[in-house]
Amino acid sequence: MKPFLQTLRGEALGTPPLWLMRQAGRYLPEYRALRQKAKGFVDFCFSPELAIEATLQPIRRYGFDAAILFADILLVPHALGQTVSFVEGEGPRFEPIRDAAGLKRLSQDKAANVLAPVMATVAGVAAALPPETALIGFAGAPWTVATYMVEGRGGTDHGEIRKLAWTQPEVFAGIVDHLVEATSAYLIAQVDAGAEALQIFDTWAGSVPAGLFETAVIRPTARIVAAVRAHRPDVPIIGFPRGAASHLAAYAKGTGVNGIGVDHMTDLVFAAASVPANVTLQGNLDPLLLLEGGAVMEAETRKILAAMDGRPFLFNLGHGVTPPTPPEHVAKLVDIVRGRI
Ligand code: 1CP
Repeated sequence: MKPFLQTLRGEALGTPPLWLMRQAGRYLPEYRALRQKAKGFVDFCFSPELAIEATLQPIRRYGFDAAILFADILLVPHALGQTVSFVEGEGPRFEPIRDAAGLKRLSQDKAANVLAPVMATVAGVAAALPPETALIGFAGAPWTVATYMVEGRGGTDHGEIRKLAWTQPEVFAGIVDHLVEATSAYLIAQVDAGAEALQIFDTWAGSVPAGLFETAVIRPTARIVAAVRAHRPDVPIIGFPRGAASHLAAYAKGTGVNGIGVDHMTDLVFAAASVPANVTLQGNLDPLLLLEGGAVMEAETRKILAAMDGRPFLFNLGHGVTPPTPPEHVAKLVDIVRGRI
């Protein structure tokens, strides 16, 4: 079995498998060249030939244990009828949903059709990967995707969505229901096309008020996990509830995920003590250390490896690779984790 999948089954390997969140993307010169070939970012994601190439670029360069499908978490609201645009240098923009009338604009009708090109990407990558490399499919968790749908953009304090979730719970629940339905179908389709594991990104789980964590994070994620398992019981699922360390135990228990991505703000030993022993942990080098490189990166990487020795563990960052990261720092990190230096 592929080492990445063995680890997600709960086996502790001597050398932990390795992949990096945002391992494809702007820090790679070959990605920046490829990106020129499509006008908009959404077009890029929906062009299987380009997205297959973007997925494979970091595998060729570094030989990671897993490839992650090249797509974006914001394709799901786009497929529900809330058109996303990516403004150059500024990030994603939506016409925000703030009330019942806004909710009515969402529809499942075209979702599967709009997302169909992603399945062609998955199938193309699956056919091209080296035999030892696993393929991860992904989607955003409802809370994180909803932050963009309600705020209309990134970079806010999530005040609008917190207000909506507290004061118009039925509108919030309506958005979540749409996301649970579309995301479950989307992930099942990715598995059918060749994805061997799934990651659910909850990048903004840390902004959920404690009193809403169960309704906004745990239950919607659990519904997606259950829907995927009902159709494809064997596919391992990793959750990444970033910034939500105080809820890790409840998250692991309540969602039933096989693996948990740990952010760099959270101590891995604390995380290990918070979740059942058969839950695989993944993480958690600070992406800033990958940017900086040098002795601190090396020392922190070795600390993580030592702390997780003997436990089912996937080496990763605590969040994504940042665009200014020098590619040679990534090569060095791979050598350290592989035990070559
Ligand atoms: O022109 C470009 O190249 C746009 C930059 C870019 C890229 C490379 C965006 C826009 N998305 C992506 C790819 C992407 N996004 C991948 C596949 C690449 C890989 O991982 O190797 C994945 C898994 C994502 C997931 C994603 N998109 C997340 C969750 C993970 C995380 O980093 O927290 C989030 C929050 C997004 C939203 C998004 N998409 C793009 C941007 C710039 C953002 C962040 C917006 C913001 O909050 O400011």
